[in-house]
Amino acid sequence: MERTFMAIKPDGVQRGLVGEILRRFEAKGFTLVGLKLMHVSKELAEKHYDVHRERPFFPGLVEFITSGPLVAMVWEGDGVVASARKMIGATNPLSAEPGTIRGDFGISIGRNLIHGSDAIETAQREIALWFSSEELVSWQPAAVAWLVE
Ligand code: DAT
Ligand code: MG
Repeated sequence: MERTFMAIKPDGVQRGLVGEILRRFEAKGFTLVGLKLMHVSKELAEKHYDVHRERPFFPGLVEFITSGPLVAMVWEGDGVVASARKMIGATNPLSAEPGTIRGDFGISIGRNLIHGSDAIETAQREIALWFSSEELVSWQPAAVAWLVE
């Protein structure tokens, strides 16, 4: 079953949007299989954003991600990687469509509320980086028969 990694960034936590963001993915029909509130170490932040290491915004990004508690999570469902990216919206919240998380709640690229894996392989790498296998819970929601044919 397809899984994706997402993280509600420190701005989303500080602004009290954790419940609203979880609600959207639950209501959509995806299954929560991992969830934790944590302070991120500089080492983990740098590994997570390794592809951006040479970008000018990298130091500020790492500082932001480590600046307060973050909610790390893993969601499961058919097509969840691409669908979650759509629900998150464009990287710059000012360009993100209304109805998306960034489009509804943000105005600045450096405070865009949430991370979501951009491809299935990236999701696998990020899930392994952020969660141990014991922290992931395999279960089948009772509502599944009403969600999927
Ligand atoms: P996304 O989070 O939509 O996958 P990304 O992978 O291109 O976007 O960049 C990772 C994060 O880095 C992004 O969520 C916010 C920050 N970022 C990207 N481009 C930026 C820029 N030009 N200035 C400041 N921060 C930026
Ligand atoms: Mg990205």
